[in-house]
Amino acid sequence: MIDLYYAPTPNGYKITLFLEETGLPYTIHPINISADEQFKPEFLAIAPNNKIPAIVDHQPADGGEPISLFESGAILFYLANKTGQLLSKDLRERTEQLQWLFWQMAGFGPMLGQNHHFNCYAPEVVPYAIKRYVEESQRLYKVLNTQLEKTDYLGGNEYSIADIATYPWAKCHEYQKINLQDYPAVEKWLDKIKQRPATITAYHDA
Ligand SMILES: N[C@@H](CCC(=O)N[C@@H](CS)C(=O)NCC(=O)O)C(=O)O
Repeated sequence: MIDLYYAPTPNGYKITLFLEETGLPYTIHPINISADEQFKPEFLAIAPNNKIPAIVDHQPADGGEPISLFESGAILFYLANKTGQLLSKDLRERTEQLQWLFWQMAGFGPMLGQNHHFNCYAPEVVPYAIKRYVEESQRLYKVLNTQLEKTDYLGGNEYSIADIATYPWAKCHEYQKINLQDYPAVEKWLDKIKQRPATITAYHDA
């Protein structure tokens, strides 16, 4: 059984998307980040970076003590190894999938997060920040589009944790001042993932 510390945000959905795809049993523990619940000592004991998502796996593969984990990319990688699903065993395909997973974690997610912040939440309008993050987002969507013109999914022809990490952020394109018509391969890929039964279940709370 996996305990999932969760809020319905792009980083939270990454983990429910994975868990729904694989059927691994889990219990959701909602963390209300608007009410600062991420700063409670019991949550910080699991996630010292005070951000969701985080998990506790009560049945780790080595049979030892429960394993707790934060950072969505690390969680997806851990769960892919645990289940043997959604990360290829083929060296080249796996390397490609991990490359795009890291691209999402280091670039696509953080930049779109800043874009979203300065466009939707900043208490003052900061034109330089909006321009910087919208332009960087456009660059990243172009990179994504170019890749998806070549392969069905981000790391090749199989759906993987690279797609799972990237989908919830690209799904929010309207908040990022991104016009999907400029990125037709991304639009097609989003539509395909949106129709997966696991995606529909994971987003039941949206
Ligand atoms: N790099 C982290 C980012 C997680 C993150 O930014 N979580 C946000 C919600 S999407 C959060 O918990 N924010 C609360 C806070 O910053 O206090 C990951 O991928 O897990």
